[in-house]
Amino acid sequence: MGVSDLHVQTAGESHGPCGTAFITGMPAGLAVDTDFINSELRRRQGGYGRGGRQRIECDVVEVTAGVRLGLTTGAPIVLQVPNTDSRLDDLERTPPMHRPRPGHADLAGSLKYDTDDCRNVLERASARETAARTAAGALARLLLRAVGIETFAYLRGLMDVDAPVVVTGDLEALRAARDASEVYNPDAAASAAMIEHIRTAKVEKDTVGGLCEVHVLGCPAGLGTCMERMQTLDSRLAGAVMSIQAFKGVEIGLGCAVITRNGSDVHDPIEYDGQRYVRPTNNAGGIEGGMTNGMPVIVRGAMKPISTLLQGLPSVDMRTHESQQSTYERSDVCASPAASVVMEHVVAIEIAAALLRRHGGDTLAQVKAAMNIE
Ligand code: EPS
Repeated sequence: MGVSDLHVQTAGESHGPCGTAFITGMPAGLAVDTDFINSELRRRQGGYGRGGRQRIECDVVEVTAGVRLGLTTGAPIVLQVPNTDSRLDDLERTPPMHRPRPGHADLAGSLKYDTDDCRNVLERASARETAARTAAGALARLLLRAVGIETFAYLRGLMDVDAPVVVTGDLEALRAARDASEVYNPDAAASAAMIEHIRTAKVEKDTVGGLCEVHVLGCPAGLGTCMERMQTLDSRLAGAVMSIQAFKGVEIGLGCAVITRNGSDVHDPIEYDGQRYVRPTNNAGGIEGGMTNGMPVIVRGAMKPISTLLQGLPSVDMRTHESQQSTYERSDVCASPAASVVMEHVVAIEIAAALLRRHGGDTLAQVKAAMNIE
């Protein structure tokens, strides 16, 4: 067992000086490839439908603790992503906000913190936070890669478009096709249809959500637990995905479609090929009884449309209680392509945490030895 559970916390406001990720429980000896982290931060900034903020920012990670000579030391790690658009205390450019946006944290948070100014709440609730979380997740992916586990995420669909990808074979080619798409789906025709929906929403001063899907390949069997219900891998993954701003649904494997089939058509047969157990289908999405079963882990997450609409939505001024349209703050028409990147990284954090709970050690070499990796 490692010294402590892998744990990631973030701090920072959307228009504060920087986003910060504080990571504990990472073993020593992991090479911290900042070029890789930065390439994932760049992907998170992209996608068709993004707003003006991404033209202002160029997210680059600063490693300020826990790394020496390019390797983790076992100490807590701090990753920071500075904000160019830092103006939290500038009341002219970042004034109090009194007309909460339906769907955002504005109203519930202001009631909770007993204020009619939604600013503190919205600054922290903003999905800008996911820059720091993606940096932490990219570090988790470096750990997973070191032991042969890879992740792949894409935007599966939005509105009436559903374009699932069969994730097998050459992952690099699949990633290249995905990254050539402005909505991060390897299928060009599906991408064009999704872009059309986003374009229409923009013209209509509206917004759209999207369905993100993450595949984790190379997971050994036995990550997670069936012994403590709140620690099952599926409950941890579901919690992590639901923690992403604006996510309203999570599915693993067949997900909600299990209700449309008989058991004989849901449960994946068990076979033995002479060396190992194999499953001809993967309706379980790689998880049975809260543990990985050796098949790819497949998780989907549904993001609702962004709650900041150019046309506004019916709301109330919290000072006067008069009906008003909600405030428009610069935002995105659709951030679902970016959300697929975020989801890939929060899933990676949970898989890495489960891996270290089962095979953890103080050093990467000890983790590899526990997994019988050369
Ligand atoms: C985001 C930055 C934000 C928004 C978005 C996510 O930039 P700004 O608020 O300065 O325009 O584009 O945040 C939201 C969608 C939200 O509801 O808060 C980012 O970097 O991902």
